[in-house]
Amino acid sequence: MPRRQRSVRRVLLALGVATATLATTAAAAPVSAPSASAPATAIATSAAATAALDDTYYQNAIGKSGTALKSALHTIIKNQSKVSYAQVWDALKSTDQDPANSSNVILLYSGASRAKTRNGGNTGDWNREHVWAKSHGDFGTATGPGTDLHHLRPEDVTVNAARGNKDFDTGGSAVSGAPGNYTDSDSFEPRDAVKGDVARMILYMAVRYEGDDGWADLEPNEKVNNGSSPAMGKLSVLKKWSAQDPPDAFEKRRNDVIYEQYQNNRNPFVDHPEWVAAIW
Ligand SMILES: [Ca+2]
Ligand SMILES: [Ca+2]
Repeated sequence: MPRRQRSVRRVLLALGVATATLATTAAAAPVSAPSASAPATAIATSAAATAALDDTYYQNAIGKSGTALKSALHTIIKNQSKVSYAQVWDALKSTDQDPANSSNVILLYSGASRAKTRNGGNTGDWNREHVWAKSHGDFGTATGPGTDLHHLRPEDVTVNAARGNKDFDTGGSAVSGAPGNYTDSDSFEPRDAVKGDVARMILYMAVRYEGDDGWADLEPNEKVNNGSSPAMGKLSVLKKWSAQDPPDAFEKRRNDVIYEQYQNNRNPFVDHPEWVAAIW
Protein backbone atom coordinates (compact mmCIF):
# COMPACT_ATOMS: atom_id res chain seq x y z
CA MET A 1 0.00 0.00 0.00
CA PRO A 2 1.40 3.47 -0.92
CA ARG A 3 2.64 5.59 1.96
CA ARG A 4 -0.15 8.14 1.48
CA GLN A 5 -2.84 5.48 1.97
CA ARG A 6 -1.07 4.07 5.01
CA SER A 7 -0.99 7.51 6.60
CA VAL A 8 -4.69 8.08 5.87
CA ARG A 9 -5.48 4.73 7.43
CA ARG A 10 -3.53 5.70 10.55
CA VAL A 11 -5.50 8.96 10.82
CA LEU A 12 -8.83 7.16 10.34
CA LEU A 13 -7.89 4.52 12.87
CA ALA A 14 -6.98 7.27 15.32
CA LEU A 15 -10.32 8.98 14.71
CA GLY A 16 -12.08 5.66 15.16
CA VAL A 17 -10.42 5.21 18.52
CA ALA A 18 -11.42 8.75 19.48
CA THR A 19 -15.03 8.07 18.47
CA ALA A 20 -15.12 4.85 20.47
CA THR A 21 -13.76 6.67 23.51
CA LEU A 22 -16.36 9.44 23.19
CA ALA A 23 -19.14 6.86 22.75
CA THR A 24 -18.03 5.06 25.91
CA THR A 25 -17.92 8.35 27.81
CA ALA A 26 -21.41 9.25 26.61
CA ALA A 27 -22.79 5.84 27.57
CA ALA A 28 -21.28 6.13 31.05
CA ALA A 29 -22.56 9.70 31.55
CA PRO A 30 -25.47 10.33 33.95
CA VAL A 31 -28.91 10.06 32.35
CA SER A 32 -29.40 13.79 32.97
CA ALA A 33 -26.63 14.61 30.46
CA PRO A 34 -28.06 16.49 27.46
CA SER A 35 -28.59 13.98 24.65
CA ALA A 36 -28.21 16.75 22.07
CA SER A 37 -24.41 16.54 22.47
CA ALA A 38 -24.25 13.18 20.68
CA PRO A 39 -25.05 14.34 17.12
CA ALA A 40 -22.62 17.26 17.41
CA THR A 41 -19.84 14.84 18.30
CA ALA A 42 -20.66 12.63 15.34
CA ILE A 43 -20.66 15.57 12.91
CA ALA A 44 -17.36 16.89 14.26
CA THR A 45 -15.75 13.45 13.91
CA SER A 46 -17.01 13.07 10.37
CA ALA A 47 -15.73 16.52 9.39
CA ALA A 48 -12.33 15.69 10.90
CA ALA A 49 -12.16 12.44 8.91
CA THR A 50 -12.98 14.28 5.66
CA ALA A 51 -10.39 16.97 6.41
CA ALA A 52 -7.78 14.27 7.04
CA LEU A 53 -8.58 12.70 3.66
CA ASP A 54 -8.35 16.08 1.93
CA ASP A 55 -4.83 16.55 3.28
CA THR A 56 -3.73 13.11 2.12
CA TYR A 57 -5.82 10.92 -0.18
CA TYR A 58 -7.47 13.81 -2.07
CA GLN A 59 -4.50 16.19 -1.89
CA ASN A 60 -4.09 16.44 -5.69
CA ALA A 61 -7.82 17.00 -6.33
CA ILE A 62 -8.48 19.82 -3.88
CA GLY A 63 -9.19 23.18 -5.53
CA LYS A 64 -9.93 21.69 -8.96
CA SER A 65 -13.17 21.44 -10.94
CA GLY A 66 -14.46 20.20 -14.29
CA THR A 67 -12.24 17.89 -16.35
CA ALA A 68 -9.19 18.74 -14.20
CA LEU A 69 -11.00 17.44 -11.12
CA LYS A 70 -12.24 14.34 -12.94
CA SER A 71 -8.74 13.59 -14.19
CA ALA A 72 -7.15 14.10 -10.75
CA LEU A 73 -9.75 11.84 -9.11
CA HIS A 74 -9.24 9.17 -11.77
CA THR A 75 -5.50 9.11 -11.05
CA ILE A 76 -6.22 8.77 -7.33
CA ILE A 77 -8.92 6.08 -7.39
CA LYS A 78 -7.52 3.86 -10.16
CA ASN A 79 -4.77 2.91 -7.70
CA GLN A 80 -6.59 0.01 -6.05
CA SER A 81 -6.60 -3.62 -4.99
CA LYS A 82 -9.14 -5.92 -6.68
CA VAL A 83 -11.32 -8.81 -5.59
CA SER A 84 -12.53 -11.79 -7.63
CA TYR A 85 -16.20 -12.33 -8.40
CA ALA A 86 -16.24 -15.24 -5.92
CA GLN A 87 -14.79 -12.97 -3.21
CA VAL A 88 -17.59 -10.42 -3.83
CA TRP A 89 -20.05 -12.62 -1.90
CA ASP A 90 -18.14 -12.36 1.37
CA ALA A 91 -17.23 -8.71 0.80
CA LEU A 92 -20.90 -7.73 0.42
CA LYS A 93 -21.71 -9.52 3.68
CA SER A 94 -19.36 -7.03 5.31
CA THR A 95 -19.99 -3.82 3.30
CA ASP A 96 -23.78 -4.11 3.38
CA GLN A 97 -24.31 -5.62 6.81
CA ASP A 98 -27.58 -4.63 8.50
CA PRO A 99 -26.58 -2.19 11.31
CA ALA A 100 -29.38 -3.68 13.42
CA ASN A 101 -28.63 -7.37 12.77
CA SER A 102 -25.08 -8.57 12.01
CA SER A 103 -26.43 -11.84 10.58
CA ASN A 104 -28.15 -9.98 7.74
CA VAL A 105 -27.47 -7.70 4.79
CA ILE A 106 -29.67 -4.82 3.58
CA LEU A 107 -30.86 -5.26 -0.01
CA LEU A 108 -30.37 -2.15 -2.15
CA TYR A 109 -33.70 -1.64 -3.92
CA SER A 110 -36.12 -3.62 -1.76
CA GLY A 111 -34.58 -2.31 1.49
CA ALA A 112 -35.22 -5.72 3.05
CA SER A 113 -32.95 -7.21 5.71
CA ARG A 114 -32.07 -10.77 4.66
CA ALA A 115 -29.83 -13.49 6.11
CA LYS A 116 -26.26 -13.37 4.84
CA THR A 117 -26.55 -17.13 4.32
CA ARG A 118 -29.27 -16.67 1.69
CA ASN A 119 -26.78 -15.63 -1.02
CA GLY A 120 -27.49 -17.59 -4.18
CA GLY A 121 -29.54 -17.79 -7.33
CA ASN A 122 -32.92 -19.12 -6.29
CA THR A 123 -36.16 -17.25 -5.60
CA GLY A 124 -35.89 -15.79 -2.09
CA ASP A 125 -32.08 -15.56 -2.26
CA TRP A 126 -30.05 -12.39 -2.70
CA ASN A 127 -27.39 -12.03 -5.40
CA ARG A 128 -24.81 -9.55 -6.69
CA GLU A 129 -26.47 -6.56 -8.38
CA HIS A 130 -24.28 -4.59 -10.78
CA VAL A 131 -25.65 -1.08 -10.38
CA TRP A 132 -23.69 -0.12 -13.50
CA ALA A 133 -25.24 -2.95 -15.56
CA LYS A 134 -22.42 -5.19 -16.75
CA SER A 135 -23.78 -5.32 -20.31
CA HIS A 136 -23.24 -1.54 -20.62
CA GLY A 137 -19.63 -1.81 -21.78
CA ASP A 138 -19.83 -5.60 -21.75
CA PHE A 139 -17.33 -6.07 -18.92
CA GLY A 140 -18.86 -9.23 -17.47
CA THR A 141 -17.65 -10.62 -14.15
CA ALA A 142 -13.92 -10.95 -14.77
CA THR A 143 -11.87 -9.18 -12.10
CA GLY A 144 -12.24 -5.48 -12.95
CA PRO A 145 -15.33 -3.27 -13.30
CA GLY A 146 -17.55 -6.36 -12.94
CA THR A 147 -16.12 -7.06 -9.47
CA ASP A 148 -15.71 -3.44 -8.30
CA LEU A 149 -17.42 -3.32 -4.89
CA HIS A 150 -18.15 0.38 -5.20
CA HIS A 151 -21.11 -0.43 -7.50
CA LEU A 152 -22.01 -3.96 -6.36
CA ARG A 153 -24.88 -4.42 -3.90
CA PRO A 154 -26.90 -7.32 -2.53
CA GLU A 155 -30.37 -7.53 -4.08
CA ASP A 156 -33.26 -9.99 -4.11
CA VAL A 157 -32.92 -12.32 -7.10
CA THR A 158 -36.37 -11.43 -8.49
CA VAL A 159 -35.97 -7.67 -7.99
CA ASN A 160 -32.50 -7.81 -9.58
CA ALA A 161 -34.05 -9.47 -12.62
CA ALA A 162 -36.75 -6.74 -12.77
CA ARG A 163 -34.03 -4.07 -12.91
CA GLY A 164 -32.11 -6.09 -15.52
CA ASN A 165 -29.80 -3.77 -17.47
CA LYS A 166 -32.16 -0.82 -17.62
CA ASP A 167 -30.92 2.75 -17.43
CA PHE A 168 -32.08 4.95 -14.54
CA ASP A 169 -34.94 7.41 -14.95
CA THR A 170 -38.15 8.32 -13.15
CA GLY A 171 -41.51 6.67 -13.68
CA GLY A 172 -43.22 3.40 -14.48
CA SER A 173 -45.25 1.02 -12.38
CA ALA A 174 -44.46 -0.31 -8.89
CA VAL A 175 -41.86 -3.08 -8.66
CA SER A 176 -43.22 -6.17 -6.90
CA GLY A 177 -41.33 -6.92 -3.69
CA ALA A 178 -39.52 -3.57 -3.69
CA PRO A 179 -41.70 -0.78 -2.23
CA GLY A 180 -40.99 2.69 -3.64
CA ASN A 181 -39.25 1.41 -6.78
CA TYR A 182 -40.75 1.90 -10.26
CA THR A 183 -39.96 0.51 -13.68
CA ASP A 184 -41.16 0.63 -17.26
CA SER A 185 -39.87 -0.92 -20.47
CA ASP A 186 -36.69 1.14 -20.64
CA SER A 187 -35.82 2.49 -17.17
CA PHE A 188 -35.71 1.85 -13.43
CA GLU A 189 -36.35 4.28 -10.56
CA PRO A 190 -34.96 3.17 -7.16
CA ARG A 191 -36.63 4.04 -3.84
CA ASP A 192 -35.92 7.53 -2.46
CA ALA A 193 -33.53 6.36 0.29
CA VAL A 194 -31.02 4.99 -2.23
CA LYS A 195 -31.48 7.34 -5.18
CA GLY A 196 -28.31 9.23 -4.23
CA ASP A 197 -26.39 6.01 -3.56
CA VAL A 198 -27.22 4.81 -7.09
CA ALA A 199 -26.17 8.13 -8.63
CA ARG A 200 -22.85 8.22 -6.76
CA MET A 201 -22.09 4.59 -7.72
CA ILE A 202 -22.68 5.34 -11.41
CA LEU A 203 -20.55 8.49 -11.29
CA TYR A 204 -17.75 6.65 -9.44
CA MET A 205 -17.67 4.17 -12.34
CA ALA A 206 -17.48 7.02 -14.87
CA VAL A 207 -14.40 8.48 -13.14
CA ARG A 208 -12.73 5.17 -12.28
CA TYR A 209 -12.97 3.70 -15.81
CA GLU A 210 -11.52 6.00 -18.47
CA GLY A 211 -10.43 3.43 -21.06
CA ASP A 212 -6.75 3.42 -20.07
CA ASP A 213 -6.57 -0.05 -18.51
CA GLY A 214 -8.07 -2.44 -21.05
CA TRP A 215 -11.68 -1.78 -20.00
CA ALA A 216 -14.23 0.43 -21.72
CA ASP A 217 -14.43 4.15 -20.90
CA LEU A 218 -17.69 4.31 -18.94
CA GLU A 219 -19.66 7.58 -19.06
CA PRO A 220 -23.14 8.78 -18.10
CA ASN A 221 -25.39 10.26 -20.80
CA GLU A 222 -28.93 11.56 -21.30
CA LYS A 223 -30.34 8.41 -22.90
CA VAL A 224 -32.23 5.27 -21.97
CA ASN A 225 -31.92 2.04 -24.00
CA ASN A 226 -28.13 2.35 -23.93
CA GLY A 227 -27.91 -1.42 -24.46
CA SER A 228 -24.30 -2.58 -24.69
CA SER A 229 -22.83 0.92 -25.12
CA PRO A 230 -20.44 1.83 -22.28
CA ALA A 231 -22.96 4.44 -21.14
CA MET A 232 -25.61 4.87 -18.44
CA GLY A 233 -28.51 7.33 -18.29
CA LYS A 234 -29.90 9.66 -17.42
CA LEU A 235 -27.24 11.99 -16.14
CA SER A 236 -29.61 14.88 -15.36
CA VAL A 237 -31.79 12.56 -13.26
CA LEU A 238 -28.78 11.05 -11.46
CA LYS A 239 -27.51 14.54 -10.59
CA LYS A 240 -30.91 15.40 -9.12
CA TRP A 241 -31.00 12.16 -7.12
CA SER A 242 -27.52 12.73 -5.70
CA ALA A 243 -28.55 16.19 -4.51
CA GLN A 244 -31.82 15.06 -2.92
CA ASP A 245 -30.36 11.98 -1.13
CA PRO A 246 -26.98 12.91 0.43
CA PRO A 247 -24.65 10.21 1.84
CA ASP A 248 -25.85 8.71 5.14
CA ALA A 249 -23.98 6.67 7.77
CA PHE A 250 -24.59 3.35 5.94
CA GLU A 251 -23.18 4.64 2.65
CA LYS A 252 -20.19 6.30 4.35
CA ARG A 253 -19.35 3.19 6.37
CA ARG A 254 -19.54 1.13 3.19
CA ASN A 255 -17.01 3.44 1.52
CA ASP A 256 -14.68 3.11 4.53
CA VAL A 257 -14.93 -0.70 4.60
CA ILE A 258 -14.14 -0.99 0.87
CA TYR A 259 -11.19 1.38 1.29
CA GLU A 260 -9.75 -0.16 4.43
CA GLN A 261 -10.44 -3.87 3.88
CA TYR A 262 -10.85 -4.63 0.18
CA GLN A 263 -9.85 -2.16 -2.53
CA ASN A 264 -7.84 0.65 -0.91
CA ASN A 265 -9.71 3.19 -3.03
CA ARG A 266 -12.68 5.43 -2.25
CA ASN A 267 -15.82 6.74 -3.94
CA PRO A 268 -15.01 10.48 -4.01
CA PHE A 269 -18.68 11.42 -4.35
CA VAL A 270 -19.53 9.83 -1.01
CA ASP A 271 -16.81 11.92 0.66
CA HIS A 272 -17.50 15.05 -1.42
CA PRO A 273 -21.02 14.98 -2.91
CA GLU A 274 -20.48 18.54 -4.16
CA TRP A 275 -17.94 17.16 -6.67
CA VAL A 276 -20.86 15.79 -8.73
CA ALA A 277 -21.87 19.31 -9.77
CA ALA A 278 -18.21 20.40 -9.94
CA ILE A 279 -17.61 17.85 -12.72
CA TRP A 280 -21.01 17.54 -14.41
CA1 LIG B 1 -29.15 7.25 0.59
CA1 LIG C 1 -15.07 7.31 -17.89
